[in-house]
Amino acid sequence: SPAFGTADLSNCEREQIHLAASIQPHGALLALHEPELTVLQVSANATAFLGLDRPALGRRLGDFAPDIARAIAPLLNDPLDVVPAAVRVPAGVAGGPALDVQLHRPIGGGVILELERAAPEDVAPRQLEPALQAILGSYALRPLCEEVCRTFRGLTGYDRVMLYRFDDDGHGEVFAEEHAAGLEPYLGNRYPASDIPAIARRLYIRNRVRVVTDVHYAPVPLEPRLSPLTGQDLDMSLCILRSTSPMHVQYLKNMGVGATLVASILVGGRLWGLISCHHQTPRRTPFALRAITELLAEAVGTRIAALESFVQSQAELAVRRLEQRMIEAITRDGDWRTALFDHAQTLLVPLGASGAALLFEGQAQTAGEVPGTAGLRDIGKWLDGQPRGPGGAPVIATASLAADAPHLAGLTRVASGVLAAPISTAPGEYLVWFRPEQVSTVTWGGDPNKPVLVGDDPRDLSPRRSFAKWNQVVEGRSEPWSPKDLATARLIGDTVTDVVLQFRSVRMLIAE
Ligand code: BLA
Repeated sequence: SPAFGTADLSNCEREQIHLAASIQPHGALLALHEPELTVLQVSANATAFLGLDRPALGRRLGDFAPDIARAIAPLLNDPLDVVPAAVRVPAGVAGGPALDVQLHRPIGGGVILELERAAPEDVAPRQLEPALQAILGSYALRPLCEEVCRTFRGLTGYDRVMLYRFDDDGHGEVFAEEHAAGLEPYLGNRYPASDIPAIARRLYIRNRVRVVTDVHYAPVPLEPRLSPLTGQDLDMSLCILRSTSPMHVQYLKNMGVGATLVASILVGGRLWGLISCHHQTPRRTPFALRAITELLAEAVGTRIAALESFVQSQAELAVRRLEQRMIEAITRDGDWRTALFDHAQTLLVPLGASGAALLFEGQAQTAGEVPGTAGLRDIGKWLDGQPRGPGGAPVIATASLAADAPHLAGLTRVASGVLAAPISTAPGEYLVWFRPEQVSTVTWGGDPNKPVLVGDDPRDLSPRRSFAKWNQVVEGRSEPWSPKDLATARLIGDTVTDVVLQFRSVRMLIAE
């Protein structure tokens, strides 16, 4: 794997970003040996930053910064390996400016102290309550995300706030945005999973808020570079001052961004998305405000989990109603199919599909955007050839029909995504849902006549390039079907299977 700062576009997804061996210069770092708190490593700016008369390396914290040593002493009783602690030290060092001190224990041992100048004034906690209320009072995902952007922009003052949402393949979308007048909107932009490497995503689950204070900063190295405790690079996973990957910094510079603050949104332990705040000029966010953004991002994740489970229970309810209507339709019309197609939305909405078809007894009934009759027949034949599990009839799903069935590539535009539930044991009998090819449903807001070549030069990294790359990556693919989609399809399929069985036995009785 490439060491920090040595990655290029061919291997940057493996860059060891947590081993940055350097920090951003708006603070200073000390790595200490326990229990006597001797300095093992320092950021090269520490002497100047703390106003010391001689270097701290090798000395005891209590000897050159007794106020800090006293302030952190009680915190050292905590494990500090998952969540850092923080404390304000009013006198700093030798009567210097007040410091915010954040501390934690990295993998490999010792204690890391990160020191920043305390902000002159604190954020009023009274801003917190209306923000929390707005988040917890949202009743649908989009309004929630829009509210989050407004709230974060008001609270932090950054001139653009975006809410990125990841899909099940890790690709991203700017799902909501709030920005200062005159800035180019990025709302609706898509970008490929590779823009945020897996290593970074894993890190962002542990480390929920990151900042880049000034993209034009010169990284400050640690001295010595390697930790004397491990003989290896210091694990900086939880460091707020961690130097950011140069690849990403280049991306930000190309966007004309001066500073960022990004908070993770976790839903059920998964990285669901990011709240990304950009400022055109350098910007510092003091500890107290970062803590508030972290708390709010946590509330956002909790709210999203609640909304998602509400949506899921609505879908289950809709399926039960559907079953009832099918049974009523049999008595009323002698045919259960009318119930499925009277209200096409009942069939499409729970699956987020744009089309659906029922293939039954050699006929096709459809709703929404679907392939033509011949295409449907071909899909039915293809489905017959797909493996079914032993325990009955699980669903068959693909997000890229062209990849899984090259002879059906002609159907890509309306039916890149196919999700089918068998509704009987007979061949060719399915309920099928369709999703279109994604690239045909999303357009770039910028100049569409300006083609973008996706090359290998980091100087070209930009949202425009990302979008072009995303187009390439998802060509011939629909939005992925989620595990919940599969479960819902199976539930509907099982329900219809039951109804079909009843219907057929009733028909046989009548025929006798
Ligand atoms: C990180 N890349 C990121 C992050 C975002 C993006 C949001 C997370 C930053 C954070 O949480 O602090 C991407 N930013 C975007 C996109 C937009 C945006 C798409 O504003 C669009 C509007 N980046 C690349 C490529 C590589 C890459 C090709 O584009 C290399 C494979 C690397 N991105 C990369 C790395 C990080 C990153 C290494 C981690 C940065 C860090 O935390 O050190």
